[in-house]
Amino acid sequence: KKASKEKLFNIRDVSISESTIQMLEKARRDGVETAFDRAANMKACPIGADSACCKHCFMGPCRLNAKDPYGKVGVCGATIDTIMARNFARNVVSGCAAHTDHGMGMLDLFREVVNGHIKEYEIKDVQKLEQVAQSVGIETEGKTTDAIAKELYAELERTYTQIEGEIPFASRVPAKTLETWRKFNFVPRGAMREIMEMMHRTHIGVDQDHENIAQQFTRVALADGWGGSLVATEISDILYGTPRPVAVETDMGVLKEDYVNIIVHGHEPNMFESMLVSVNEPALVQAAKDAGAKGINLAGMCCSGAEMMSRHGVPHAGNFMSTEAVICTGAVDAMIVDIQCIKQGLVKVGQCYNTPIITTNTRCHMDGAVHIQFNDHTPSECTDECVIKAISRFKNRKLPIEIPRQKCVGIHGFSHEYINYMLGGTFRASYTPLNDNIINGKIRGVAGVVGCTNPRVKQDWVHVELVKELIKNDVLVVQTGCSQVSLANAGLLTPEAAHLAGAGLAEVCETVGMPPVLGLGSCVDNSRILIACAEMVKMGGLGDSIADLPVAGAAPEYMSEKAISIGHYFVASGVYTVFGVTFPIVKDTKFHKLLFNDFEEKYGLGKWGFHEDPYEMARMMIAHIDKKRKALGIDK
Ligand code: SF4
Ligand code: MSK
Repeated sequence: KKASKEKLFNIRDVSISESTIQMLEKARRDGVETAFDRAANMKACPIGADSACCKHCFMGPCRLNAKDPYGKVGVCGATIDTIMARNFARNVVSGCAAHTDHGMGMLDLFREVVNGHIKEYEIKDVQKLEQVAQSVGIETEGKTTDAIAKELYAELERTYTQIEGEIPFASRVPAKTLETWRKFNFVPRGAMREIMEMMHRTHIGVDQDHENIAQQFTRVALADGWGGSLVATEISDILYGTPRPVAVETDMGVLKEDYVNIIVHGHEPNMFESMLVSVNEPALVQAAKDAGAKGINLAGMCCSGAEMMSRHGVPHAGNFMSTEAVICTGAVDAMIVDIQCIKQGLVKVGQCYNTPIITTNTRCHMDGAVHIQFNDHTPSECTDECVIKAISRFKNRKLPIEIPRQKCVGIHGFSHEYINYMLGGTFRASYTPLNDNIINGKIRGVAGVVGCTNPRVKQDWVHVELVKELIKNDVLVVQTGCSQVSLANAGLLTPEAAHLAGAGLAEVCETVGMPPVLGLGSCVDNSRILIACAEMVKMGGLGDSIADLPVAGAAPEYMSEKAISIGHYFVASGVYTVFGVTFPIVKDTKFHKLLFNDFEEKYGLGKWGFHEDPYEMARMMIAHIDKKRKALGIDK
């Protein structure tokens, strides 16, 4: 229940998702609090928002003045640049750790499958296995699948554990980009080493030069993008199949009143894949029917949802800022979570509607939630029990149910392999290939619009307006994560949305039959965008490095540290990357100049940008794309 003195906000001001708005209205009637209420009643700390404070030792915490950044230093003498760079570095470390731990979990499963210790999962995509093996120099000719898989495991383990040398997927980085990284000592060795060194260097009294700190957090971020995240994506494809375009229903209207509704929410696919098996298990389906339901309805949310819809066409109920709201329908019989972006507030909302929140991962327990441990060796033990819990909740439903009617159908599951195939076999071949259409100007450039939703801005609005503006100006948009769901719910992931695109992009979309906005999967799948960029360079005509491409990126409603790591690995790969909401750096400082200018001018890579307004963001991204077109000599 909400405290009586709390500030009420206008619900229509915080979201454009009609289903979320309807549920926030219900939450208010029911006296239930969500993150939107808490954000309205908790002003963000202005010193922290500018990253002008430090608590790295106990002579502090020290607070500097963002309005006079060089007027003061910390007790140890740390300047504003050191403090901001250290804070930023720790954001990158946390984001990288999340993705690399996820990737390592996938690799653990892969090893156990390859060694025959786990039978419940298998290698589904042998072609992908061979491609990935070849990409790191493994000879596949004449070898068995097993032998290739074992060699690949040994090779990819180096992504995490290697002490000296370069991570295996450095082999997929365009030569000129890699040369730049080598010159500035940006190439990651192994993720564990990079994370350890960064944590050491941000301790009191170690690295106190913002540029040197940035050198190391660049290595950390690249260990995420070209390391942990890419391993997670590739191993998921090998084990569960590479996504292909599939029509999927999204938004809260995917819930069904007369079914047992189960939602999966989190990031690692292992548990969801097993859940997909459990909800189709005849004995459990019968148990649901015996309880009076017509069947079991599985839906995803957040990135679990993005992954499940891309790979299997499982319906998606909403993004990060809708996870509490969906419980207010009263129709969710269990929400099963694993890791990352799972608000602790879910437990309280679940208690209000008698919806069990079930944690399944050793790394993520929540006070007040039910914990049913998931084990890769016996996956169905956990997921079957979750289904049984959901059926029991269905049988005991007592509260009224209100399911919003909003539902949209969109096309998801565009892996970089499929984009390649769809646009003509290679990125620069015979039939409507991407590079040719960029060179002839039908497609002005490509933008990645990704990331979270955040209660500090109007949910989905910034994503949707930015993407509309980009496609209107002939910029093809690729998406992942919660942003992809914002656009799916707005109806832009359909070929019919081509009518919102400029004439050139619309013509390409109509010829190929593709949407102007392509959904690539979960936030870990941003690695697919990196590989698509690398392929564009490889296929020729658009320069020698990723920094030469007419591309840009944005995370307009981000909230997580993973987003900071993702943003920086794009910048360090050569992509201009614009963030919204707020940026944790004081303007007109040396560290600000380093990220927003010098990464491009001095290192020849990408750079950071910031704006809260989607139209201005689009203008900045398009101006950058035009600048790159001009440099390539393909401006008209
Ligand atoms: Fe203050 Fe320096 Fe300690 Fe940070 S490291 S809390 S700036 S004394
Ligand atoms: S889930 S990191 S809110 S995209 Fe990947 Fe969504 Fe952002 Fe989490």
